[in-house]
Amino acid sequence: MRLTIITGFLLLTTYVSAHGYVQQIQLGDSLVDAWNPYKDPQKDPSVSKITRHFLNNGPVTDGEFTTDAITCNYGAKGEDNNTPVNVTAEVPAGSRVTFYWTDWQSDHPGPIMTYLAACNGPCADFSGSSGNVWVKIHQAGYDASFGTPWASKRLPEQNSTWTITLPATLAPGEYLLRHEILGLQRTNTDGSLAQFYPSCNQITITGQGTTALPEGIALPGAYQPDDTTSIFLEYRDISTDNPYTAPGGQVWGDEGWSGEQNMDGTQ
Ligand SMILES: [Cu+2]
Repeated sequence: MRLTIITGFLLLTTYVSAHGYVQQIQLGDSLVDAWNPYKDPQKDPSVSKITRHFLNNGPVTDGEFTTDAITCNYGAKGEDNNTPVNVTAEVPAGSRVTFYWTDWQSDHPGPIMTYLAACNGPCADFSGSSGNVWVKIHQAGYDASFGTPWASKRLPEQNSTWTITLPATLAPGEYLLRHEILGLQRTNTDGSLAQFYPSCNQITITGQGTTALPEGIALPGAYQPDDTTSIFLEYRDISTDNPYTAPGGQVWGDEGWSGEQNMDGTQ
């Protein structure tokens, strides 16, 4: 009897704190450990990972997504937001990339988006928090052709993994790869309560490509709490007849700009 009660309490606790972050990334043939905000800050010597350090598994919310916290999440304790790391991981253009989230619970209806920014040199010297540098290369929002229409709600059904493909024609160089979930569960009365879960990884794209990223959007800048198309809305009103448009503009890829691409994110 007592065991049953304890189990129930633990389950409830898990549910309430059900946020998450990307803990590993498959970059082509390489499986890379991402930043662990609970273990890595204590490590001595300090870890050297491709992820810009972030504080915890919680969202950028309460309107703070108009600040530079939205670029790559809140910095680790004692660090500024978007502090570059000193390493990148190589990945050929056109590779499949899989993001392994921590166990993602299904109470965050919303889109999943992935962006690239060209560092124009070493990412160690690039912030990403100013200018129209972010180009969306993948998104999935609400698609009723899936039994579970919201992209973020499909994560638990696919072991909390999400797969995208890097543009094959992209010129080699260092890039920031920014992957993000947006939870819309609290935005029906106040758009500032949107919950963004971004993180940034520094990658070196290799290959013979010659295409440069086009001009994209600014983060901070492109996400605003009064955006009634993408953020300040009742997610339950979204349907096939009332489709959802994710924030951050169109998707760009090898075929140029398009509204939707690589919609499912499955493997
Ligand atoms: Cu959460």
